[in-house]
Amino acid sequence: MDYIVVTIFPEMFSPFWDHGIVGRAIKEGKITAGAVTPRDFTEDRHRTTDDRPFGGGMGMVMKPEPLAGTIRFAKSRLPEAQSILLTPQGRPFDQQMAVSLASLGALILVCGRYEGVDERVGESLIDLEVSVGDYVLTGGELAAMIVMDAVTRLVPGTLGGEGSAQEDSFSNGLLEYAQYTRPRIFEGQKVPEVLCSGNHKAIEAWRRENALIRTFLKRRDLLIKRGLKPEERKILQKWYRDIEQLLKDQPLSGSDPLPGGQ
Ligand code: 9D3
Repeated sequence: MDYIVVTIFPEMFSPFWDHGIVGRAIKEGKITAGAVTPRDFTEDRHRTTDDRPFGGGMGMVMKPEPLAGTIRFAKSRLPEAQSILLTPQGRPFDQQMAVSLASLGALILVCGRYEGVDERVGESLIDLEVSVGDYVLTGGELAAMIVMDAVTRLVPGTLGGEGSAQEDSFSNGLLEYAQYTRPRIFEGQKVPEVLCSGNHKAIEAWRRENALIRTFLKRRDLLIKRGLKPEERKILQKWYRDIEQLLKDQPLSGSDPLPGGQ
């Protein structure tokens, strides 16, 4: 995978490209990454990349000519690349989009700043507009890093010993099961016994059940979107029966549910 980022803040990317799994993928030649800046494609003495919006209003807009020059330069370096504009108006980024972008050989990631980018740049030079979620950032740079981070770990050979991207939560539509490491008791809280048992069948079953229950409790939307496998219906039915049994055994008794009562 090859990336070129178009940004007026190229320095923001060095720490991201120098560290972690992305840093290692670059060092090992699994991916390449570089930044180009519209400042280098300006003509005026002050190297201006922004201007006032036609029609008035607050804030500034990125001028089209320096941005277009930069994107054309990036395309000359990566002729096969898809060009992506990071913008709050874009299609919401998710794991499925990460998988489809990872199958492309090259991406040009265009980061807006100020109040946005002149609309005419998008019309001619951009293949896809992407947003990373419904919250307001100060520019597209962090969004570009999110996209590169999620895509890079899907490139074959980049995860090393850290497990396959196919085992990810989200690729199976569920959240990850709970994880524990030593010590076996931390501040009075025990690690679930089965995980220390060495019984791999039982451990796998516990993890499947834990992932399902956690998804039900924390992200019901994911379960509804994905549906339930027959074995998962069985697990939820077992929990349902256990809860019913508990309610029968303890009719309207027991301590107050909340501190202070109600
Ligand atoms: C006056 C309207 N502006 C502020 C509400 C619109 C606006 C312009 C530019 C809001 C944010 C930005 C900068 N954000 C991005 O460039 C961006 C972004 C985001 O803010 N949220 C989620 N995904 C993305 S991708 C790029």
